[in-house]
Amino acid sequence: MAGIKNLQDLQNTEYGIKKIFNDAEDFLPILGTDYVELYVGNAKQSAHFYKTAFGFQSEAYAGLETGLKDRVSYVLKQDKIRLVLTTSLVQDGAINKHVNEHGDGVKVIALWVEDATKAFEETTKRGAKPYLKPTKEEDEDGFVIRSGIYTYGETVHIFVERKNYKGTFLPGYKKWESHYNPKPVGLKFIDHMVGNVGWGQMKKWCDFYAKIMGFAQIISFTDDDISTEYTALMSKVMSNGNGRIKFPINEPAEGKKKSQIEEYLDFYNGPGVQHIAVATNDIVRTVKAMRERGVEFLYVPETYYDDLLERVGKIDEDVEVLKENGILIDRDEEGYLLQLFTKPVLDRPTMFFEVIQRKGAQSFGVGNFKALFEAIEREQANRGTL
Ligand code: TYF
Ligand code: FE
Repeated sequence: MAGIKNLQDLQNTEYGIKKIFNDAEDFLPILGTDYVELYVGNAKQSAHFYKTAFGFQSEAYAGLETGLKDRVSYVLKQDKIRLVLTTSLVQDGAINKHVNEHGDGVKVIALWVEDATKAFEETTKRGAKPYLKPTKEEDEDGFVIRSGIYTYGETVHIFVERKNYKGTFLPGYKKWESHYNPKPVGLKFIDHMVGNVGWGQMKKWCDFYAKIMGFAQIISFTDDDISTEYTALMSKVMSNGNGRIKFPINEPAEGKKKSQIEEYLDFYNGPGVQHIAVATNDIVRTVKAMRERGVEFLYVPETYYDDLLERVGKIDEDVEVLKENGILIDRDEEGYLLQLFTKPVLDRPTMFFEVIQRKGAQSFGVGNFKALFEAIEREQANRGTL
């Protein structure tokens, strides 16, 4: 079963992080996720998909009508989650190149900070590769400072300082008024975002988050060997000081079948964001609503629920209801969590979403690898195909 130590216990990890839970000692204090930007082939249609299927609301727009010549961006919002969908309007350029190489995918994980200039200086002096020098953007509603650094693959972190801004999203954007406003499905905030990196690269990128961004590893006592037996991947979770930003990093491993991480790397042509986990406080309602709107989720066999209560103990929810909705459950020392994964939201088997509801647990559901694996084997045995 997944075991996780408190953030307070992190000072003795292999990354040698001191207590960084006091913001004053944190060289990179982060207030939260600011936005996630995807470079896509057709932002207009992607926006429609995320509104219809995921219940995002129209927030802001920039494009030809606002004076841009080379690209269009739609900003969508659901509670604290901001998604930006960007498409190129011209033949060449970084956006098209990204889409050509990777398909639709996450380009920017933007982090909300008090001081984007300091964030840039602190990280670049520790070795981060610059992406965007501190840049002031302003309009009649104030100004925003953004800066950026590269992380794994072609993915970047942009630091957003918005304390002097009261306009819509960012200077240059106008409010997006749409007559089409499907209801939210109860997604609240981004719980974590996972990066897939190449063979043997997990340590390098955990080191990056530790040394360059001041993150610490959340220790999981789940044995790597146990997990690789079922999953063909290795994973470590890096967290910032206040725990608001959590980035698990996966690398492929040899397993009984081809690693899903390797498949991702083949189709994405390199490292990138594998999944975005979004929190809800009513996973049954959220998953039901998303299914009704056409979202496809991972198949969970009924046999998964055979030994559920033995594995996770007493839970508040009715197991029958969880079974009807195919929801996964895992427990650690601090509580339990409910989660479910969508199928990839693209034609390439690359990025997907996770819906997660935490009930005390601060881990990531790693016990479900084994539980799902065993459930599928039981299902095969029931069919007499094993
Ligand atoms: O973020 C993570 O590390 C987890 C990983 O059945 C995961 O979401 C993936 C699949 C699964 C359980 C956990
Ligand atoms: Fe996850």
